Amino acid sequence: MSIRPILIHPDPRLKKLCPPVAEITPEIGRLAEDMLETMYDAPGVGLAAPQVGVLARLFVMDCVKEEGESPRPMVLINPEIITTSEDTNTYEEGCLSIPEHYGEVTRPRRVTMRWLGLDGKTHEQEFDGLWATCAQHELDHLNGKLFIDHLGAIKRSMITRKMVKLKRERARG
Ligand code: K2U
Ligand code: ZN
Repeated sequence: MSIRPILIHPDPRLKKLCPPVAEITPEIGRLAEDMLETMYDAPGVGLAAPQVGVLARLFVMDCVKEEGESPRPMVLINPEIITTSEDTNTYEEGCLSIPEHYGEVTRPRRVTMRWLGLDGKTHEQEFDGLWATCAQHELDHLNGKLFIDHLGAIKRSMITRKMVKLKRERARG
């Protein structure tokens, strides 16, 4: 297992539409394992493959936040939303690819998703609360969409300008 570097916005790879995973290979298994380790290390509650530079429809999440509750790592391959609730929820979202910036995003409160598991089986589950927000945030990543794309143009460009400055400073070392 290894911790992989997380791409920082703006990066063209974060704006790409990711292709489906064609086959669950040992390499996909290693990628999922590394993504979970990278997510927990960040720390975060979700992470999508394009965020570690792999353009594939796969994300991981574990939104268990209660102390003492066992972690619940999930690997979702070729995930699809099959139903969404009418009612919505607004959450102050962040992103591991856009560090230290946040914005309010309104999304359906509950989503039912279908995906392929590492076990090769098709899974279906309804998510609510932080799990629903995270799953939709990660699915956005697989479609080249960031949470800032749900914000107004002025705030989006302000955040992007700050990220360009941060990357320039990091490049200087
Ligand atoms: O995709 C990512 O960048 C991981 C995000 C996922 C996420 C964003 C907003 C709301 C829910 C999930 C990171 O986990 S951001 C860090 C974080 C940590 C705890 C709760 C919410 C967000
Ligand atoms: Zn994100």
